[in-house]
Amino acid sequence: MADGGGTGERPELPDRGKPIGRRVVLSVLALGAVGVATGRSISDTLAKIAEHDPTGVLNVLPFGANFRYYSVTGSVPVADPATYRLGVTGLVDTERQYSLTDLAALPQTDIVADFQCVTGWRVPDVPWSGVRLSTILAASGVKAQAKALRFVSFDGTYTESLTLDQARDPDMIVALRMLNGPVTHDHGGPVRLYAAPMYGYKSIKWLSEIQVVDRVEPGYWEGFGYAIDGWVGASNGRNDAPTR
Ligand SMILES: Nc1nc2c(c(=O)[nH]1)N[C@H]1C(S)=C(S)[C@@H](COP(=O)(O)O)O[C@H]1N2
Ligand SMILES: [Mo]
Repeated sequence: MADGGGTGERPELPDRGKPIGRRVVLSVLALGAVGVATGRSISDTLAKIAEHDPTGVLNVLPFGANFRYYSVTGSVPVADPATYRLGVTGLVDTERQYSLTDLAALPQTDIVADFQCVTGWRVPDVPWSGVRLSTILAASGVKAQAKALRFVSFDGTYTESLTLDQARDPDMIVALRMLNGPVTHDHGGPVRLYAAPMYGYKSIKWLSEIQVVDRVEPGYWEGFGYAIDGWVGASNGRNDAPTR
């Protein structure tokens, strides 16, 4: 199958990533010098260069362990926290529309874990908090023929998927908070998914609907060849990419 033959089951914990080679460190020092020379901060300069980094080599750098802003669409509407709703629809006994207040009233789970983009950058020990997918599924009642979840973003383009088994992993949460505050707009607020054991592309931002469906429908990046089962460490995330 398209995910490179994975079973869909959560693998053993992987190692914490690969070391950064001397060559990379040296080229970063050189880039830093450029930043000093032009009067810009080093990290600004690095960020600018990384946007146009054809080799991808800068992707292994932590950037002072910061997130990078990702969106496959040009602009995303800002949701009003007062009118925001998260829909739970499809193969359930009771469809629901959750307000932020509703979600905040459900049991909250805290997770501190690395956030790992498949392109190589990683932010260590990020604090997250939100509602387990398992809690949300139990609240609606999942019908017998249901097999998977399809996640929809109000950016109008991005989608993601999880099997029902994956979704019931206790480390899969609908995140209301990250980095000790509400999820900001740039990070996908007011509500995003945090699929802790998986690569960042599984953690869909600007979450608006969870559809309970009878088969896995591959998400946005999976349409470009990334693994459907995006377990960190179980693969390099791409079916067709060489090992590096
Ligand atoms: N709606 C939406 N969700 C998304 C993405 C996106 O482009 N659009 N990018 C994904 C990828 S590849 C990563 S690594 C993370 C990045 O999260 P951040 O923008 O908070 O750093 O969001 C994921 N969720
Ligand atoms: Mo990513």
